[in-house]
Amino acid sequence: MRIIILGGDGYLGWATAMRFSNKGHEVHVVDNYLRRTAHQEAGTDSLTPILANLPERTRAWKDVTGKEIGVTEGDLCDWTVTEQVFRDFQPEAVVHYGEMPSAPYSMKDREHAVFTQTNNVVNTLNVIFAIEQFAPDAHLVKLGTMGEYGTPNIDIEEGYITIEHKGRTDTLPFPKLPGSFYHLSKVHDSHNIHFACRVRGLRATDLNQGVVYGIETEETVLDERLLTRFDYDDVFGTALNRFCLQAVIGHPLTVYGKGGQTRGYLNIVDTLECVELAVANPADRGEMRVYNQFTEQFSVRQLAEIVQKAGAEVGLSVTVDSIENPRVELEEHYFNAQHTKLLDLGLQPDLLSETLVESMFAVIERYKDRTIVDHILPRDRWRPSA
Ligand code: NAD
Ligand code: USQ
Repeated sequence: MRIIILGGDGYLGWATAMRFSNKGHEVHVVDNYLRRTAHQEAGTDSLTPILANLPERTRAWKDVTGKEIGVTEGDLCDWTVTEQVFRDFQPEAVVHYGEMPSAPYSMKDREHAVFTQTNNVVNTLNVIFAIEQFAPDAHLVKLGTMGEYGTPNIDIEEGYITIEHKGRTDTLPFPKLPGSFYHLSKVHDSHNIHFACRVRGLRATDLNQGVVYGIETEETVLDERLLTRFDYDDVFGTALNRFCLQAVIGHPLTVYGKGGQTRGYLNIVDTLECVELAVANPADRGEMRVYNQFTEQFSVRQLAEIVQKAGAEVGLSVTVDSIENPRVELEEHYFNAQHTKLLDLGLQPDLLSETLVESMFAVIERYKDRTIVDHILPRDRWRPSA
């Protein structure tokens, strides 16, 4: 199959591109290095050393496996770039990771909020129209997020809910109450994609993914040059990845506030499997399927306890700090989200265990001298001071 990976230089995109190429698909990646630029501007960096750009990464991939991955270095918000990629490559599937993915980044100030929403919403609109014009039968597999739903005090369904109201019944998109301008950008995308499916005949799968953890996949371990990025800083690092790094370098684990914030989590290897399953089972024309893509739910307090226990097994003395929460979010709440549709397609989850955490420690240990300690504690508060 001809598959485009948008955002193919990123944490998940690079790993996904190698996976599909390894399975014999024809793969083309697109990226404008937004993520790398944002790190350069902030003075942060991936813990894992990654090669300088996509041409170097794909050359290394060819060296190791003999397989080719095509590259476009460009901005999907620029229609001339998006148009040319879709016209030339004629994809059968489009995996769209190519957005600004950080909630804290989007909450810094007006400029970052506007940039996040413009980048994400505009580039996804370009992708929708490029599919329509140049590859109308292509299946869009779009990375959304569980955070689109927020933390309502009722069970979260997979995308849609059947509501009975004043004697009438309909199945409608599940209500959304997202917690950041970034998460809101994903809600706007979902609405645009749903509209394009209903009105213009797009076929799409919206993957509402939970928080991803992990460093290694079958492909990244083939050669050090194939590593994917791994971030642990206050803006781009996600909870469990940060906690694992903190445990290894002897930094107290940074639980924000009471620590009852509960989210869905999944291993990076399951991200790849879910995306493969979505691509292998395309939506019908005019259909927007929604899958909740996570395997287990944890509170941040539980994650900290798991990391502390796994640390003790390998002789690390891990302390847990409850620090003032820089975000505005519920710190104790109900959370019960359905996530059976990917299991029904055959997903076999790699669940979080202490052994897995220990194996993450081992990789972090190799690169721990690259840690920039100044960027571990959060710097930005989400609520403007009165
Ligand atoms: P990432 O930042 O590492 O990857 C995104 C890539 O897209 C980056 O390489 C960036 O340079 C590129 N990009 C952004 N805007 C672009 C544009 N206008 N044109 C071309 N390229 C552009 O992030 P990630 O963690 O790999 O996440 C990938 C996707 O999955 C994102 O959409 C994110 O919102 C979603 N997601 C991630 C997680 C997670 O825990 N990592 C969880 C749920 C959803
Ligand atoms: N948290 C801590 N301590 C930390 C870091 C985070 O307690 O050091 C807490 C946060 O306050 C939050 C929870 O952990 O309650 C998750 O935070 P996170 O930074 O791991 O994840 P989040 O900001 O939600 O964003 C990440 C990805 C994003 C994706 C989202 C999936 O960056 O791209 O969309 O996870 S979800 O959370 O399901 O919406």
